[in-house]
Amino acid sequence: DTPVKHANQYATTPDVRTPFATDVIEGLSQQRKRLHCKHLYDRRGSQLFDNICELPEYYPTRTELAIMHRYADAMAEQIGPNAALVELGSGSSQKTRVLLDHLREPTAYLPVDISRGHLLETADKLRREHPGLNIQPIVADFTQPIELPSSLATEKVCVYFPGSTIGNLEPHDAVKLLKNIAKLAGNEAGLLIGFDLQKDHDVLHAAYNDSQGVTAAFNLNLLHRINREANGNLIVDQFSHHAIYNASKGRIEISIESKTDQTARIAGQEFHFSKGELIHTEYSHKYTQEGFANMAASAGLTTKNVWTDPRDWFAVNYLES
Ligand code: AVI
Repeated sequence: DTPVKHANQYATTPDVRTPFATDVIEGLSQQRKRLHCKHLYDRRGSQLFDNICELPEYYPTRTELAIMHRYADAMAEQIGPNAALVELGSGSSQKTRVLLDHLREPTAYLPVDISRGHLLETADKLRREHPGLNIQPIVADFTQPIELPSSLATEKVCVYFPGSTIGNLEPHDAVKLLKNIAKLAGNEAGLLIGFDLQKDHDVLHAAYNDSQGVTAAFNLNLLHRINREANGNLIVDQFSHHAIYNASKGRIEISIESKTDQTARIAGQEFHFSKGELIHTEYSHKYTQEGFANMAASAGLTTKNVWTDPRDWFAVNYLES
């Protein structure tokens, strides 16, 4: 057995940096400081994200779930029988349950997620719920090219990418990922993807500035993670959550704002934060159906079917290469 390395193992040795610490240092050394949104999902971050999904203001999860409940049969019909389902960024796989309940004789379910503990827990839960299904969790960063087990070489593959996770990527990375998916899925395969649609600013603003402060806790958790895993001494209370809708770019822009002029040490290096300075942590793109179809087309994917909710707040599309 290969021993699992814990990130903290490296943290006290200044010259051996974890990939996480290296990435943090790199991001905070930019003129416009940034931290990659994938780092938001440590164990605590994944739990907080699950809590976000339950918030009254956060409409995407329940809207997409309603679309799944209503159209899962049509989606299963479109996907066809005997497909292996590969889910990217599976989290707690809530919507997948609906899809799996409708799929015709799926051959395997392969959830891919960066958050190991969360992924394995969810896989165990699903194994109990679907005892006959072959479930193979893959701990991986889906923004990097993904290798599927060779046993899938001859299988029909359907990639499932729900939750508008694609919206967290910048457009060129989204296209790159769609191209990877098109390649991963091979010839006889498809992509079922959920993405958030453009809508009223107030609705969007409230979804990322909830009254209970859960989104703020999710965002600021990244600072706690830096303290823990990258030997940081950030005073988290001296930072605040910042999220605005940029209508011209069709995206929510999420940052951490420094409340004061302050200095902190991270992995042996000193960083200065000015009062009001923003550390960018996440974009959440909101698309039009047409804009999304165009982006997918530029990655070689054709839109075959579109499902949405009565308010047109969220869309699930089926695409093929
Ligand atoms: C995971 N992703 C689709 C969420 C979103 O809505 O962009 C992440 C999130 N960030 C703050 N709230 C939710």
